[in-house]
Amino acid sequence: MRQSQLFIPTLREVPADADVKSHQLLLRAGFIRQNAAGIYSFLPLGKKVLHKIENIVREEMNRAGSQEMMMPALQLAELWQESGRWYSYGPELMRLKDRHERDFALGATHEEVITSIIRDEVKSYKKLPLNLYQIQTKFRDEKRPRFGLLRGREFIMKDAYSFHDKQESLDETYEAMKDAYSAIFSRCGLNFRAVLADSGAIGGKDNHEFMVLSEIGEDLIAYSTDSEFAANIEMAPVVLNEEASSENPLGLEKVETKDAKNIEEVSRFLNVPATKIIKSLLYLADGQPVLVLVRGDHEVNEIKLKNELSASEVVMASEEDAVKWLKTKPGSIGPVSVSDEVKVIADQAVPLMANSVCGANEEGYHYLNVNAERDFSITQTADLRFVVEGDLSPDGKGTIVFAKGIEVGHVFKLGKVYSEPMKASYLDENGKNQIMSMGCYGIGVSRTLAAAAEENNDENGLIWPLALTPFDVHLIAVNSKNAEQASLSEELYEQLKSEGYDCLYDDRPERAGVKFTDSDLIGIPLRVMVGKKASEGIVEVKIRKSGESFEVPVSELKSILKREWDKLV
Ligand code: 9G3
Repeated sequence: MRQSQLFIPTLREVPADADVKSHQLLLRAGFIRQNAAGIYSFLPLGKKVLHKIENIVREEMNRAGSQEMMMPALQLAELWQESGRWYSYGPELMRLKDRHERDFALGATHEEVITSIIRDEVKSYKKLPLNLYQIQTKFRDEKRPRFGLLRGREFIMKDAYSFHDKQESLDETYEAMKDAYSAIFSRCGLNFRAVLADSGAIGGKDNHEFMVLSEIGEDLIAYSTDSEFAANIEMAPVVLNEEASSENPLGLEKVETKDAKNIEEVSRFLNVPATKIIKSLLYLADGQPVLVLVRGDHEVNEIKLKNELSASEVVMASEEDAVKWLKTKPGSIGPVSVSDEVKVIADQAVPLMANSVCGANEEGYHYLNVNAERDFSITQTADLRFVVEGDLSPDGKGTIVFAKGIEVGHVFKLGKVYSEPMKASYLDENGKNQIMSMGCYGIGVSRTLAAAAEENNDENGLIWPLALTPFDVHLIAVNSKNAEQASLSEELYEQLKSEGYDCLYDDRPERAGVKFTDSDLIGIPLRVMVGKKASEGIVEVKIRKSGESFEVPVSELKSILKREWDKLV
């Protein structure tokens, strides 16, 4: 394509309200333009990259046995009323009325629509499993759209839905989707992890988020240095890595600790390390008092606590609750001689401690040399703490490090969360009516574009990985007014196209500096410059990623480009 014909409005200055690199560069390089908060247009270069990502998604989804379809963005409110989500979602779900005053939702996701289609058409187990996907615009009225395409109000998602008779069938499809996602994000050249995520509100069982590691990521993940293990912080399991203390139990002693209340104050006052203090926190689990014990240097993970207690709600008890159940205010509470009405649950590291410090359930007093079993009993022990950097990876390979991530994909086992209320049933092999099980699998396609831009750039602009680049080669006539340079450029343009390169030819009557600055911004991986040495049949090749450049006789251009292309694959 001739750049003089293409609509690529580049900008010199950094747009004021763009705070991350990808947002700034996609605007400056003329890939996108904002129409309203969180609402963007994809200009030709942006559309070309979007198209490449969608095709990678299509190839891998089709390979995994999912069938492409397309559902409407306009969704009958009745469907969302059946699933109950018409009432449970707030202003984030965009709603409108048609000319007959009928209520509609603008599609934020399509569980209801797809389930309503399948329940009408699928009646027998012989038709299952089914796996269908679409690549389509979604609408979510985010309270704070930001970071350009990373959190928009209108965005492009690939969403897939699978339907099953047996759990094993769902498990199989779930694994196949995870493999397809790994292939998609690897082909996009992204540094990602499949992260074990909390089941959250959507219910069902397993689910995994696909996270691109990025400084500007909104999610914190824990992953292993030596294996594929990764989990978001709420879910990351902790494996015990300490030995039980070999200390002989010493005599229990009650000491005055004045107004030392939190671990740091008690540690300083008694001159003992936090690892020798039992941190005691009173929670109410569905209203019932639970005293949670963790080692002083650890933090209670309330998601793990809630899951361990199978409670629907766990909240930190108030001061009056502490006084009610433990006769003391927080700051001096502990597990020694608490009433049987209070359940005592301890993190798995607590029973390994010996001769510890804990609150004496008397304001301003603590115990020294407290030992589990002798001085207090534990109702139940579990993994209740947040993982920390340096912990052993749960799979035993390597240690845990933290990183921020951008969620670009999310796969869920839904179970019957939608098929039950919407009565998507089938006759099993015994002719018995059964409810289908479902899975759903999303990829943020426009978000993936932004994540790729965020992780592939330098101070001069974007640097597209080969699989996503809007063009393969950027051919630049340094001075298009110079006859020799112009004619050699035209010749090379035809040659490059005939060799199968998708070539952007900068034939504009602009100064060289403008052309090079724009070329750095746009980020096409290979650049061929026809300059002063055109008369000697010599051109310059530049590799955008490494910045390396070298002179090449025109006769060798084909082989050199092939060599450099293969290095980038
Ligand atoms: C809504 C609104 C926002 C939402 C949802 C519904 C997130 C909603 C979760 C999912 C689950 C999966 C299919 C593809 C993969 C993800 N934000 N979710 O359901 F009405 Cl306003 O979308 N859906």
